[in-house]
Amino acid sequence: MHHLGATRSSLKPDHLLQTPDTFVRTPLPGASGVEFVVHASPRMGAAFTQLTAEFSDGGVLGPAPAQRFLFVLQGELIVEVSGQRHRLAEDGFAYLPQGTAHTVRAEGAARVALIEKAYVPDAGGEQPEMVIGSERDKPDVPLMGDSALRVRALMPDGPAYDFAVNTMTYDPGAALSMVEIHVMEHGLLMLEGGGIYRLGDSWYPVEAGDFIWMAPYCPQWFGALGKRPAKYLIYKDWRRHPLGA
Ligand code: UGY
Ligand code: MN
Repeated sequence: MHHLGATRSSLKPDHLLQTPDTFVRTPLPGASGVEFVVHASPRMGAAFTQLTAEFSDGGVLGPAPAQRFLFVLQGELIVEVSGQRHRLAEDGFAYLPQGTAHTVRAEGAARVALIEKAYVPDAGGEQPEMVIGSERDKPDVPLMGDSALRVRALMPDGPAYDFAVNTMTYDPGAALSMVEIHVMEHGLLMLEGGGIYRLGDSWYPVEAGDFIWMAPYCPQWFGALGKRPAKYLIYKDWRRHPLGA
């Protein structure tokens, strides 16, 4: 169904709001039984890719071109590394360092958030390690002392790791305490609830299912609206000098 050309989606030089009505699916090399929605990519100025992978039963991903992080939105995945099988249910996630030989297969239909980024090595030589976990097991930490806004860090934080992925949960009425402007870029997937996102000089209503890309320095603020918490999954590049040193 069309809406006479109307959509909440918006592309500006420093941000993208991509709502599900504008998603277009594509196959990608090496994968079978999977359709992809490519949200963020170098083609629109991002230094990483973020995709939603929609698996049919038995669908498999192709080899990773870079580091790979995946988060199960719906269904079940089997991630196999060095002959070991890891079963990921909803809210399960995996981080696979660049060059890790592995396979990813769905058991039943599944939807997965997929983030891939070329690795920038640690100047001190520390090496990242594979991580398998579940968001539910991670500690819920109040942001800047605000217990109505909680952050769960999914990636380990240490010199070896050059990006972070967190979930952020806002009780109704909770908001970021400041407009952020920072060098890191973001890929963000709304998981639950909704609210108002300020991006650059625009304010957007957003809800579960929406994707947002924020370029480095994009002014950003969020306030949760409605009667249930708002929750999003958020990527940022992390712990690397802007000059690449
Ligand atoms: O980690 C962050 O920069 C986060 N507070 N940004 C955001 O939620 N837009
Ligand atoms: Mn931010």
